[in-house]
Amino acid sequence: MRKFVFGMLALGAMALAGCSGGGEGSGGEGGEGKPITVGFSQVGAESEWRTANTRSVKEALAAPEFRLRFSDAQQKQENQIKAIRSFIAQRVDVIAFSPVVESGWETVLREAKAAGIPVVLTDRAVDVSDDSLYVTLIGSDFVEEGRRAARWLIEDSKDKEGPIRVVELQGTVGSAPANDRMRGFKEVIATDPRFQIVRSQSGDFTRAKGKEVMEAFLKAEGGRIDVLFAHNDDMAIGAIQAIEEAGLKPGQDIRIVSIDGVRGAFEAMKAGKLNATVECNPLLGPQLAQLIRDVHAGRQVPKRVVVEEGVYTMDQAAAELPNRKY
Ligand code: GZL
Repeated sequence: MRKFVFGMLALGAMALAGCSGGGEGSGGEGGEGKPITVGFSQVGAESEWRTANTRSVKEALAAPEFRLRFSDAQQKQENQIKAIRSFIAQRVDVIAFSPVVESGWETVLREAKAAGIPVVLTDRAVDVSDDSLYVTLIGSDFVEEGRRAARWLIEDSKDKEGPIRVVELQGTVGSAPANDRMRGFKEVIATDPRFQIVRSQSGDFTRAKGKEVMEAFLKAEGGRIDVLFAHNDDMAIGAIQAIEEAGLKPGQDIRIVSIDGVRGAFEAMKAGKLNATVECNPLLGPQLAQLIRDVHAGRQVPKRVVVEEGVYTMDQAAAELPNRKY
């Protein structure tokens, strides 16, 4: 049972949300008894995590009280900006989106505010000078996920001599999860001088790119890689293929810790090829739906909603696999 630790209540959100109450100038036709029209711009379909996240959002917003207009940006910011502008032109009641990268949103979010349409961030954060441009963010604490990966690695390496050489597969360049997971991991790993991060490169959260970059790491470092830290399971699974093709044993010759906790990671752990995964819950649909109801009704919502998550290791995989919901 996940507790929801609510961030600081945002008084400013109440004022902004109030303009979304379906009344005059609310930016949509969502008056009393009419469906709430929601424009949702999704990052893409780059990973198992994203697929599960899309399914959760679509299932939750399929309820008769909503009219969902869904757009897949194929991991391109310009497609998300186009979709948000289209939602504004359609005068939807609420806009929700998962920003592919942190920067570059100020202009289009000001356009949404000027149209009186509240914006709900889901999954990833934006970097804006005025946080009244969005009402709330529901998503994981990526910095803590990076810290958890590092804490697991230090514990896993407790009987090892240094130097312990780490390679890092980073997520999409400029994205909140990539920036924050790197920050959290480095913050904790810096407390133990045995560890050296010898290579870091983006695998864009995909299996294919994760495999390609790991092949390059192996070529450059040869057998001198002790650990892989991957910002998501999909890149770790791609890297596992590269490690095996190089004649090495993933999970043994190279210890691997990644983030998400998708089914593919549990299967890899069960096969002894992945050592640990830090959970990042994609099943945000029901909480997102409730936030949209509250925002549309002008009710106060927290500025930040964080979902608590755990860490799963190889020895737990077989027992936990049947329980996984994504
Ligand atoms: C995290 C999410 C990340 C996942 C990746 O909340 O934004 O994007 O970790 C996904 O699998 O591509």
